[in-house]
Amino acid sequence: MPLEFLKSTKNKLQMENSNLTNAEDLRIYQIIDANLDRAREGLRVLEDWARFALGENNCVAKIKNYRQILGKNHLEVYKQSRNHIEDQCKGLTHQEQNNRRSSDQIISSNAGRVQEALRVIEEFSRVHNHELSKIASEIRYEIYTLEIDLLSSNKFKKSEEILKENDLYVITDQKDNLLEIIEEILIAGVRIIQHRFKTGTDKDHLKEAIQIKNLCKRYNSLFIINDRLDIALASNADGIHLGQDDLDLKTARKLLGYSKIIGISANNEVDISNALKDGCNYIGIGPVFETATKKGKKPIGIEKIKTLTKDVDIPWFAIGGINSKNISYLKSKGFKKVALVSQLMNSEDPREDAIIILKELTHEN
Ligand code: TZP
Ligand code: MG
Repeated sequence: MPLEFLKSTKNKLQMENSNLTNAEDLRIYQIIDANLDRAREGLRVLEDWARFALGENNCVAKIKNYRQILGKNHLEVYKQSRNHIEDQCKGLTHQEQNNRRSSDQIISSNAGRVQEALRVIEEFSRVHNHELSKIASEIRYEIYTLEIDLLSSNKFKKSEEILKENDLYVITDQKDNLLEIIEEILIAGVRIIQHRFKTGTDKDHLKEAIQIKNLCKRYNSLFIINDRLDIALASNADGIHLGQDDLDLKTARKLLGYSKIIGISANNEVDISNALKDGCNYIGIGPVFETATKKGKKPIGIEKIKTLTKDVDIPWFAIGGINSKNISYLKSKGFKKVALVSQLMNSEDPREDAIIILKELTHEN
């Protein structure tokens, strides 16, 4: 490292008053150099995930901007200090690095890496480069929010994928052995469960919701709460299902945020078009047939549902009176996804019945 260069940079950075020795300067510059690289590398990992996996353009723009700011502040004097003092710890890895499997873990560990690197820069540049120290501190705070945003977006993407890839949506009824039934259904391969709890105290409602949520989590399944936004929030459900008389979609979105799924029951042109316009994530439509679960509700019928859903480009589930016997008929009419209550809730063998229904649904017509 040419000492002349170091001196001129010290002047540039207004370090005349610094009482660091040159050797100390070098060590500090080396630390800043390493941590600027570290921060920028971590940011690049986050940026690529936001760009290619999530399509989160706002996050991409933010991260790119942080990388560029740090790049501009990666002064020659820091780069020149590289390798001047040998790094004895080069190449050391930690077992934890090999354990990172999920995208969530990759996001969190890289956000952590950026936060740590920025903290180091902030501390070591405070005396000789106050501007960089301030920048590092500001970006570090932004990364805390960005990490949450990326994890939320990741979660939402996963929920959307489950909705897209799974054709059977099971809604619960009030049963003494409900948890056992649900576990059987999950073992069979059902990946979407809605908790429908119409009578009982809020305390019992929430208690049961949390129990089912935990089960669903174990089986990587989507957990949706019917009607009640407060219970959805308190049980940390993956989403909510709202009817036309429930809380409106815009309010629910405001309260739940964009990481949660919102499904809407919509049975006519206007309700469907409003639900789509307001950004719902799936639609439930029915009853297709008469059903004891919603007595007195007039069936819409297959042809009408076909017309109503012809331009619906988000997942939609037909509901009402659907069972293992009429699924193949519905499939032959172009219905791909179904939701059901009594067929599995009243089954003698919910696991076996769920397997049969799943098979029917995957069968090519
Ligand atoms: N919404 C329209 S029909 C229905 C709901 C919740 C009930 C469906 O129940 P089942 O037992 O599957 O016919
Ligand atoms: Mg409702």
